[in-house]
Amino acid sequence: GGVASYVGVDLGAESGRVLLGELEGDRFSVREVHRFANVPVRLPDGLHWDILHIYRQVLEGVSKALRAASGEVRSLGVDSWAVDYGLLDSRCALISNPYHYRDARTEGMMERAFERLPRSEIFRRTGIQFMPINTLYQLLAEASHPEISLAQHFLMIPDLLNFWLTGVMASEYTNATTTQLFSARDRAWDLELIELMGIPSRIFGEVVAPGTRLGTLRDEVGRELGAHGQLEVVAVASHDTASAVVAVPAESDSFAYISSGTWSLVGTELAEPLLDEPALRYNFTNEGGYGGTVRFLRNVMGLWIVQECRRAWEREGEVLDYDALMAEAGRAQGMVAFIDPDAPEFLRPGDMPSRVVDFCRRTGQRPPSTRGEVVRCVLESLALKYRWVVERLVEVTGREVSALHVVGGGSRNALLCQYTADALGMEVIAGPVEATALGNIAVQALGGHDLREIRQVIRGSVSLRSYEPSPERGLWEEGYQRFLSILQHTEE
Ligand code: LRH
Repeated sequence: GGVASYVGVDLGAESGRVLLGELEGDRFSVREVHRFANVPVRLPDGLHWDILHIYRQVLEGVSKALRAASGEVRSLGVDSWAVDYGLLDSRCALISNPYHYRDARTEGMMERAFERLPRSEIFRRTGIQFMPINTLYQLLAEASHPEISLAQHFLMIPDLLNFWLTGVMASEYTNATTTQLFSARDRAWDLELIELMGIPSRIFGEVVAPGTRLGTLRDEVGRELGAHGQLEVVAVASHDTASAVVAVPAESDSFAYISSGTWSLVGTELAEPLLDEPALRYNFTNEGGYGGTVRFLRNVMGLWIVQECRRAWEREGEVLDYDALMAEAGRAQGMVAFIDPDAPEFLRPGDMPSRVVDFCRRTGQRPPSTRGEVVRCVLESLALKYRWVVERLVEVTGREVSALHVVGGGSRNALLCQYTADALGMEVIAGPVEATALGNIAVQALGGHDLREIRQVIRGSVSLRSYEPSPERGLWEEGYQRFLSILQHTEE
């Protein structure tokens, strides 16, 4: 009939999902057909992704999607979290297991990079915010490892999976920009910067725009999946956040978004990068977006802190239901203490509840004492940090924010959405939860259309929820003033 089906593979740092997307007329529907936990593995040499497990789960999910589709499946696209990669040798074999971006080998690497090229110059060239997780600092740490001399090809996670699926190697643009090795002006690898860092430039290959058709499945993959006919693989906006931003159901141009999941990506869309001092000062990033747009945003640590708290409590033997934990937070006393979620101690895995308590002590606050209070403190602090970022966003771009959209898994968190509306004193438009998968599938189905048209189709396909700020402005205003004084310990 009139149904066109597409498969979206969406890999997050906590879980991977395979979704079946169907476009009927101008309405999208997506449903999850497969989900698996993405659990990193700690080896003597560091924290790694279990990439073969991920690949096998992708195959299983795609095979399920092919069986679940009501029409012929037109194509398949893969997106994932940014900055991580695999290195291939001259036989195109993966040299070692990809590292997790939270691995500690990047410690001290930003400082080492700045000795080779000043911080301001790195920003002027790449437009990318400074985070130790960036590919630049990962590769700098590995520049002395033996495997780098064997490396012939650098592929980011979705590019690597696309290669295994199709046999075609390409670097998709949106994800390539997140490496901090990519020129914001030339829209190409910054080979000069790469060489200056002692990273071999030979490993960086062809860059393709999101929407590029890469090729069909390798024969043996097609047979294994029971794919009838030739299934095409499309390089979608393969950075998950880029796909999520495609699916922001915005009507105007002057919107801000929070792509909310493990990270909270708080930003807006621009036509050109902002590479000047103010953007550098507040550590904003100019990541490449679909259709030549710029994702001007800042990473906020996000629900990672809560996820990691939950894991710590579970190690103590508790079995915790996420919703029940949120309910405890909702009942706990509010506005007791705040953290800066972006303080460096919250980046790496570990005993997060103790780190929250230590941060509060160190900054002269009464620390939270129950689980509910800890989660409450983290959620309120996230909401206040969003306000801080949005205020700086307005200052740096010189544009007012007319609508605030929260998309992604975190848009399901009613408490966080309400605190966000309260902290900013603005309506929050929440949804879609599956923004990343929708953006992935939309680029496959509607590639060639401009973003405004794509967003119109998305808007017509999803239902959204609105959160209005509570009338108690004074409480949140006073909280924000206290939060700002806490930030003095961390942000400038
Ligand atoms: C979100 C995300 C984010 C990156 C981080 C590594 O999943 O892709 O945009 O900064 O993971």
